[in-house]
Amino acid sequence: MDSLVQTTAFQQKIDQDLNIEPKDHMPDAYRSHLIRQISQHAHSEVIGMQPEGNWITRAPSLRAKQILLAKIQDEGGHGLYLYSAAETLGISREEMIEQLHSGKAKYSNIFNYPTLTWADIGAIGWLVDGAAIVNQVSLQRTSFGPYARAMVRICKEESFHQRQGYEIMANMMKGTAEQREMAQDAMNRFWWPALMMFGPHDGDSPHSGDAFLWKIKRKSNDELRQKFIDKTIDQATLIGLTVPDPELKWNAEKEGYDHGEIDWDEFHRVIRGNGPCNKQRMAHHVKYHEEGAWVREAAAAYKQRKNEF
Ligand code: BYC
Repeated sequence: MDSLVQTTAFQQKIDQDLNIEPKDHMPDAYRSHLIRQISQHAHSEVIGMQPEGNWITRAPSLRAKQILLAKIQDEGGHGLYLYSAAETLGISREEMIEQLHSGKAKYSNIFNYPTLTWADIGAIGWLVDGAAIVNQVSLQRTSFGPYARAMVRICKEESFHQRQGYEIMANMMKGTAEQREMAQDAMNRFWWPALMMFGPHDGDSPHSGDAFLWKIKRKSNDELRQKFIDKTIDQATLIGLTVPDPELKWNAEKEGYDHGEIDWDEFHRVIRGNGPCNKQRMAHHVKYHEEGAWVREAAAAYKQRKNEF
């Protein structure tokens, strides 16, 4: 139970923009809010390796294959930093994986869509990593020290990822009519799910109140989404892609684009487990987690043996 004095001291630290570190006092609700968010962020990074992994064997050149392999490895690394950051809050890796497999913990909606063509790899790098960066740049100033520090490194790597995706799209747009069509089709399928990555509108976001009070969030879901839309439209126009939203219109007063409404039924369907690839993603994770049991057992036995000497 938190005493009033402890809670006041905690909030004062937050209000002074000081980081909270793992051994500092923190209210239980702050701890569980962060475990939820950081573990879901870690799961997203790891599950996000699957749609891209689908194209490693079919990358169109050795250069493209090397870049894709390195990018996917980076995502695995991001998952590991984030699981470690969550572990400092007192939850074990096993428990987090258990929560993922049981459906208690979510992961980003975006990874429940299939990657049908090579252009989808471009769209993921450009749009998905692009959306992730906008969110994660803001999270570099989140109040929990280990999470904020993980974000600094992750953002550096994501900005390479975003550029490699944009390069794929730009090259395809300079190619044949078929390649341009493929790039536009990828844009059409990934645009709306990418906007959903920022979460529900501010008024419909149950966790935002606490997240702002505790400076876990510095910018709202809608503010970040708007930022992503404004910067991405110019990039799309530059290479000749059309953003699949007929309601898109420059609003001089707000100095940003007005846009059409997101299909929130689709968003809720996907995050509740009924998107096009949810079952496939989870079955794949469970299968390889089970097959890797011997590695975990060997590592644990080695650690125990080392401690005995
Ligand atoms: N997908 O109150 P709200 C990457 C859930 S991976 C699924 O606004 P919050 C990459 C939300 O969890 C980068 N669920 O929540 C990897 C909550 O449900 P629960 C991933 C979503 O936490 C490989 C409920 O809706 N980035 O870059 O205040 C290859 C209500 O929402 C989503 C992160 O994870 C969603 N999109 O705000 C390529 C960023 N949105 O938990 C690239 C870290 C909402 O009560 N996370 N929900 O069951 C965050 O910044 C925040 O958690 C969110 C949501 C902005 C996503």
